Amino acid sequence: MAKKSPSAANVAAPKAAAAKDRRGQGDELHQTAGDGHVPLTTNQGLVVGDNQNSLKAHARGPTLLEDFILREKITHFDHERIPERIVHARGSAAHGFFELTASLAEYTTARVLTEVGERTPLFTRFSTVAGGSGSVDTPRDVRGFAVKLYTKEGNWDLVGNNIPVFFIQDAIKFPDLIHAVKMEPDRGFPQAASAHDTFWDFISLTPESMHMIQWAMSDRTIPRSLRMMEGFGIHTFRLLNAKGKSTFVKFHWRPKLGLQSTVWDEAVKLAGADPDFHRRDLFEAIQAGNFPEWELGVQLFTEAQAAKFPFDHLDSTKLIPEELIPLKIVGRMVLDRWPDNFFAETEQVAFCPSHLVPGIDFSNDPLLQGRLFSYLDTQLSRLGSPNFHQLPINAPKCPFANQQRDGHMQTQVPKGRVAYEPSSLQADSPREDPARGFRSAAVHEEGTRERVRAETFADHYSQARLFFTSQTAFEQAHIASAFVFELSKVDAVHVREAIVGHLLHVDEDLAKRVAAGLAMSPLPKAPKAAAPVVPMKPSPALQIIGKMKATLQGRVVGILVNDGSDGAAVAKLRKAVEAAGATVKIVAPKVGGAKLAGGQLLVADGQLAGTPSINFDAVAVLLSTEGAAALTKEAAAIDFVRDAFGHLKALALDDGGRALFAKAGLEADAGVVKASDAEAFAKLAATRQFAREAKVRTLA
Ligand code: HDE
Repeated sequence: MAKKSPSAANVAAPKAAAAKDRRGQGDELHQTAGDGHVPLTTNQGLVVGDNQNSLKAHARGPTLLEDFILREKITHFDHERIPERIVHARGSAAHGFFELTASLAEYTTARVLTEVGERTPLFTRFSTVAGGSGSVDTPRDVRGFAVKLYTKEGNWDLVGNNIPVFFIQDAIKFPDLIHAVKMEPDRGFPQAASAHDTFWDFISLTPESMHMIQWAMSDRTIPRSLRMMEGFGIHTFRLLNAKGKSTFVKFHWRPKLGLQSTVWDEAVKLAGADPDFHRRDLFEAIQAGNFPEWELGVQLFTEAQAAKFPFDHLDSTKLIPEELIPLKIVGRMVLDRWPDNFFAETEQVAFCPSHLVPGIDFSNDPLLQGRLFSYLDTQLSRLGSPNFHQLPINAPKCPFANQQRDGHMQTQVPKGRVAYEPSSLQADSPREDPARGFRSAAVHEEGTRERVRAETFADHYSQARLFFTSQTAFEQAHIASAFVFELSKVDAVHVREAIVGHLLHVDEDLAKRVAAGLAMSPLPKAPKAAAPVVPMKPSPALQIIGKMKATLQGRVVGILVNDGSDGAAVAKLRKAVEAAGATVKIVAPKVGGAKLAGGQLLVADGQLAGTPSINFDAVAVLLSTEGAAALTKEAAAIDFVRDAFGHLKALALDDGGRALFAKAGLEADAGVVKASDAEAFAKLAATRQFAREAKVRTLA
């Protein structure tokens, strides 16, 4: 009997075996070596015997073109980079799940919003907007907040930001906005910064940006952690119920840890101390099992309610105050798994606002309408093929089938002769399904076709004023100072003046403070407003301070020690802050650790020179007399306490710590406690000491 060839064996094999991954073939030749390693191979599966040396004519001779192993390796390496995202290039992401806690069945058929208790896997990517993929994590910038939910009915991407409004009202302005904020094209700087002429020039000529610019100058754009930011879908969307009735909806993500931002000086220093601060923070929290969590809230409203709003709900430069339409919490998102591979997942993930599921639909927001085109288009060039939906991170987790075929990097092997629809030749060929399929809301549209901005979009200042006047005095001072900082980097005086002119419409006091900070006199004239400013009741929901939680959950406390520090006191402090939910990191002059008073070694998590207090939410300094004497000569130690104090953090000091503190020229206040008072420190460390600020810097 003739021996069966391997391919004949495959043909004869039962279905299940035929479907078996062909990579399983030849396993016996690729078995792990005695030490447990799998053999290294080329991309063709050829085992490589020498990965250290290229093929040469002789030991000291030229390398041969024949060396296909070298060429394969180098060629692949040469092509490892793909174009980065034109915006939101710098991002960090994690896997997790969404769990519905309250059904929206009355409003929508979308299963993900109707099946209470059902868990939907998801992938969330946070990003900065302006900087390149290698830029730092902490510039003043809006943060992207993009969630891909792999629902049973297909992928639903909620591609939002950490701010509920946007700079512009119409998508046709987006390329201008981005060109203005990115590094200036002739000089190639500044990277990841809005503090330059072209950005503020554009803003000064775009009054619709005045509301968003208030948010951008607030501490929302310098978050402490990605885990402590809100997320917003921004646009009005629609929910559609089984009867086809549509309800407007805005989506909000609320962090369980509360909101928390840095102060500007801290954000600036973080950029140098740890360019990956946010990515590392997210990674460490997930690896430690402190899974970040957000609530999903919705604002639901009808066409009739919308008609009564003093703004247009289709205008992305406006928000709907929660006092007007309260937030209904319907679910939670938990991020519990760091990606296995940054490139395959975080880099190749492709979010798209047009990825919807049945029961959700778009509104006519002209910014949203433009976005519906842009994402797929940019991803075609970024990912290089129309088949990027097949990448594991992008593919739906429910079955998907259609008659789209071929193209670069086709990884599927469609079977059969039918690649069209309708067809009668192949019973299992996919067909349309009106009963289960996606349906657009039936909306009556009528009017004159024109290139126009609706008159209802004309009010550019009322909500900017609402935002500013809703802030606490501390937050207002930060906003005014941010304007001063940013405009101080603008050379064109007429641009500075134009911005202050706009601010006169927002809040006269704000305009005067910014003008004073720029030594601008006299005050410029306010431009003509296209619509009168409508007074609105302050909305405390727009604050950060109002939404902070006095908690150490998810926070990090740094304890600075040196040889001779009191081990029992360190242990007591650690216990108290850990009990309150914080992580503790020990900092010492040498990374190997410090020899405590009792002689035992306390291993450090970070070396003093490379671990400034900027890394922590609160700090303790416990030093023996000799330890303190040694550190008072170290600039890094002086900066450690000075920065912690200047960044409004709580400090716990023993006698040695106090000596260092005094050497730094600081005076204790209510935010500085004795290290022996561990409980008091744990309580104090849960908040920032805003009352201290006036003592440490002049704000506008
Ligand atoms: Fe985007 N935006 N955007 N955007 N956007 C992109 O798509 C665009 C806007 C947002 O983590 C791009 O794949 C236009 C608003 C996030 O991968 C691009 C307009 C909001 C991300 C694009 C906007 C966003 C992007 C670039 C004006 C908040 C990162 C790379 C109409 C609701 C997603 C890419 C990720 C990415 C276009 C405005 C959020 C070029 C034309 C408003 C979170 O397609």
